[in-house]
Amino acid sequence: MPRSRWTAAVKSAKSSKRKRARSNSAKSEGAVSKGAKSTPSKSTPSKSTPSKSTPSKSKRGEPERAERKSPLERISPIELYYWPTPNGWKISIMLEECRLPYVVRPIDISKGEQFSPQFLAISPNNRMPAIVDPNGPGGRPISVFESGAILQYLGRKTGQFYPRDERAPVAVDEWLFWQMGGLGPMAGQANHFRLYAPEQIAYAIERYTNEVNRLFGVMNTRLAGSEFLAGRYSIADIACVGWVRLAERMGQELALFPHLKRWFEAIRARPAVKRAFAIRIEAASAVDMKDPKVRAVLFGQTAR
Ligand SMILES: N[C@@H](CCC(=O)N[C@@H](CS)C(=O)NCC(=O)O)C(=O)O
Repeated sequence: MPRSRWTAAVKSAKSSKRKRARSNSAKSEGAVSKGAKSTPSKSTPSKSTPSKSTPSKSKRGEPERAERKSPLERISPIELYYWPTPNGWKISIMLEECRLPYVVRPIDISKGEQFSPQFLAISPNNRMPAIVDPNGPGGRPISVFESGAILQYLGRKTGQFYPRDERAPVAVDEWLFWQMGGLGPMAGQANHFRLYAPEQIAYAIERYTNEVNRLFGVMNTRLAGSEFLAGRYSIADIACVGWVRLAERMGQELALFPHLKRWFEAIRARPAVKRAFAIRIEAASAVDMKDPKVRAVLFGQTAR
């Protein structure tokens, strides 16, 4: 990692620690996940609701066992730079599935926050999602951008939803890269030309709508013979589910893809996925994509 990016990640992790020390209020940090940080285990006192009674001490002056923090509470949360879109959902779902403590740092892409030097130091492509893990490899902070790379990182870190042996990860990687290079970009373009382009260009709408249709068909065929994309539930499914959630916007009728529909409903019903989809960023609901200021930020970007 280049020095500047490394330093920024470390600074960011440290500054968030200072911020948390200044205020234990979840709201003061922006949106906070429904994960372990915001809903601490009932058996342990939460940071924001300290026990009123004086903590009992052992002979050595340490808090008694029952009052020590759980291992999860001792871990500094991962910072998730996030906006509620299919790419953002991938990471909130994975963090929820892995029960990793995390804090959401909203990046309002409609206001251009993705271009701030602090964010670019973590995500040089001016795109969210990105994460800073204060407990990276070797116990040192690390930042990761690109949703596929983040999913693989978290899968390797936790040993969950990304198998470790030589054979099984091949299928996971195939479907993950299929999403990153195919479903995501094609669905993004379909969405753009159908809903955001200043003029309705029939050729572009048809091309990208057809391509999403083809890709949904590929998934449907795969899922006819497999419960999940790579056999067992994995980061490949996590990468795809948000795009299928928006099927209608891309001109697709899920009922025409029965195996895909079965898969989507099974994933949507998972408690972690429900928690991730329930994260609300108020500012995001207020964005007006017709607002010329928003359009100037998001569309027509060139090299800077
Ligand atoms: N390949 C990237 C794509 C991320 C992406 O396109 N993010 C969009 C929102 S879904 C974004 O941050 N857009 C900001 C902009 O267009 O300036 C990834 O998978 O992480």
